[in-house]
Amino acid sequence: SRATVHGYPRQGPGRELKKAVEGYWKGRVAAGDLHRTAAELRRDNWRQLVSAGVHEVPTGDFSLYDHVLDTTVMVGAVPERHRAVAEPGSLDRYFAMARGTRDVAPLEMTKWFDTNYHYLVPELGPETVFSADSRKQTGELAEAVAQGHTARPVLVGPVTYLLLAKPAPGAPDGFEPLTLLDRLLPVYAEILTDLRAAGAGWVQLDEPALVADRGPAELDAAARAYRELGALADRPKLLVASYFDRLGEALPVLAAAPVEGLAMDFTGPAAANLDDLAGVGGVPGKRLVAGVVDGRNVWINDLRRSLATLASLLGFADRVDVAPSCSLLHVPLNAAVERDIDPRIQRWLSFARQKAEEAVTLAQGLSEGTEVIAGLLAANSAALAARSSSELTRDASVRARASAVTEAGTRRDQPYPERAAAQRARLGLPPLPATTIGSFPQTSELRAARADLRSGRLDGEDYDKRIAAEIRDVIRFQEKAGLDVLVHGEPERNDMVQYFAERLEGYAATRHGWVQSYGTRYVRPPILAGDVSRRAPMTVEWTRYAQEQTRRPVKGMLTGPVTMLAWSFVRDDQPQAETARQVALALRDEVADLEAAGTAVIQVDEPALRETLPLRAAGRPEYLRWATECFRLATSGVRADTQIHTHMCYAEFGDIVRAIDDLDADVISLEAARSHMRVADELAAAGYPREAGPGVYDIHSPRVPTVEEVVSLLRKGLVAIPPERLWVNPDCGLKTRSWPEVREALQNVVTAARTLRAETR
Ligand code: THG
Ligand code: ZN
Repeated sequence: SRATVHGYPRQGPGRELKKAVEGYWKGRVAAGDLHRTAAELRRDNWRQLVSAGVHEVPTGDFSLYDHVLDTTVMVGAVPERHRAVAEPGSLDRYFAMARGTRDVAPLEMTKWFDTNYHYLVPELGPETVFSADSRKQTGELAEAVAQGHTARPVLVGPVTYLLLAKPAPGAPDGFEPLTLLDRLLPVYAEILTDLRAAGAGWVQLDEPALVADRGPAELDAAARAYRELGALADRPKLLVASYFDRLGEALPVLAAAPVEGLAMDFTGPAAANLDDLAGVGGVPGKRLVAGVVDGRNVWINDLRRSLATLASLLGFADRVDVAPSCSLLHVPLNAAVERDIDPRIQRWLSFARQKAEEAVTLAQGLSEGTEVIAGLLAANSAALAARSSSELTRDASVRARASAVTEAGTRRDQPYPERAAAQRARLGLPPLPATTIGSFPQTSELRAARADLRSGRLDGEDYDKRIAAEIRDVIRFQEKAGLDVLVHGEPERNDMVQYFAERLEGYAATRHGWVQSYGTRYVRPPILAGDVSRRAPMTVEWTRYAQEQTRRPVKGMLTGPVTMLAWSFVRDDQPQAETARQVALALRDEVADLEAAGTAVIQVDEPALRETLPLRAAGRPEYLRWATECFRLATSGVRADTQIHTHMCYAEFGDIVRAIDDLDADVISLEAARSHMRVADELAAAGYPREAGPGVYDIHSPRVPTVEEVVSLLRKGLVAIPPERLWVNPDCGLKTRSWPEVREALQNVVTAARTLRAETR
């Protein structure tokens, strides 16, 4: 048994890759220097893995921007509009697909399964002609081989690639990219042949799309793909990898395929793979790469438990190797450099580097016996015991309070019609009330002030003065623009999750724990390590200050419990529902304090509610039950005349309209500008009884909408939702936009609202 990994963080210990790529965009870094930096990062990663004892290193998992985009280049599926930008194979063409240019739009970006990584969505149509370009893959393999490593190229598999794609603009209605499989397979065959010629013994084909619910056509495609690739004459051995959940109905398909190995996830819900493997009689004759180390969370492995899992897998395959469950792209690089974290907590943490070491330890224990790893096992048991008995993780009063929560305690006292009447009387808003989602532009001055505060160049008092001045400006602007419900603009918040995590007990923050979100953008997810409670009010002072500047209502702005979990690393020693409930209770106190301070409108954002939906339908009802319950727990403690708002980004709401209704928020704002108000129809069709603000300004684009465009969107909205229940607002927060755009756009939004108010009167 040996250790391997499916992929490794790309950015480097000091985010060297971000600096090099952004430097290239600005013309400050030459293409050659960018490639040199990238090659050095790969070399360091392989060296690190090999010196940890990893036997076979991955290649081709590295990317200057995104590995799905790399796959699009590899199979020659570059959209027509990007071909015109620069020559084939050039960096400029590659980055044009990633970011667009002045003249052409980039590829769309979306979440990689249920992780927080975003990939660039391939655009495929009946006209797509694939052609093989294996240069990146063979080049990186050659590098690793030249450095003396045994390497295994990692590719996005053909079925997953097609299932992740969307129909190209102009493709006929209902076009399914999967129908292109027969055209794509010869291209994969050519690439496999090239990799064999370049010295690959094994090639890994990642097929995580097969862990979702898949129908007969998709399973048949998988069977065909691997029958055809398996039948190639001169090819490397094939390892088909799956992760993020159980293979389920795809397991028999892959078990029967003429490939030499399977990689499977045995962590979390995917632990069901163990019984499923027994059910199909194992994969005799194949190599099994067992993902027993959780590749997407930050906790040390329970080595003894993993060894037990591995031992029971031994009979199911020809050979069992050990790996993290998925690419280590989803965790930070190295827990050892985190010097600011409480050392007691740091002992429980395992980032990419440590996870590779854990896989090595397990492989060694499995093949040579546990005696040879006795010291490591003892240290591991001690750390696990310290964690499970630590007072840092358990707060009796938090637990007592959480276990006393009843279903009735998550319900508002009054039915919606009564609340609506009380809120109407208190707020006195016009029909089609205009508001914004919460944040206003985060200017470079604000960011610089925050950096100065951290470094000590600015003291707390001066920093607060800057924030206060910004809030005054933002309020004044909104009054002048004619908005009806104002916001304070969130100038004091670095990030909508981090800001609260820093103020809540139970959360730990990293200093260097960067994880790629998309392209050159990274986040540092906070770590939920212990029971959560609120030390003191978190938002009341600035909200009160903002309200003092105006007679119009100012919204209190909070991040909801589900998003507070989704954008953090969560504890794995209790159900997520339990952790969410603790966060919800802390927020409930904040909501109560805001209400007591006179806040009439409180918004609790849940942008992550939709994206955290389990990959398989079987897990969804239970998830939606606790997710909506926790939202209600946070928001139901208010009086009838306090109006609760929520906000969600991303346009696909069809599958969660029921859940949206279950939140029982008085008002919901949603992304809609790009989907032409379709969400308004969806809400109306589902009988949604409360108020809604489908966005009329696409804040992801620098384009300022005209009054006429907004009027036309609102008319569409009014077909589905009456004027007393239709709000007028942008799609999302304004923090990534510039002030000139925001000024003009909001003015147009308000003018449009007034135009229609005059008509409906
Ligand atoms: N907050 C958190 N997670 C998120 C988002 C968020 N996940 C989903 C989505 N929004 C991701 N979007 C972004 C957008 C911008 C950046 C990161 C993720 C970004 N990062 C800075 C960078 O890499 O330069 C670093 C920011 C920092 O200094 O903290 O710009 O809104 N939690
Ligand atoms: Zn949003």
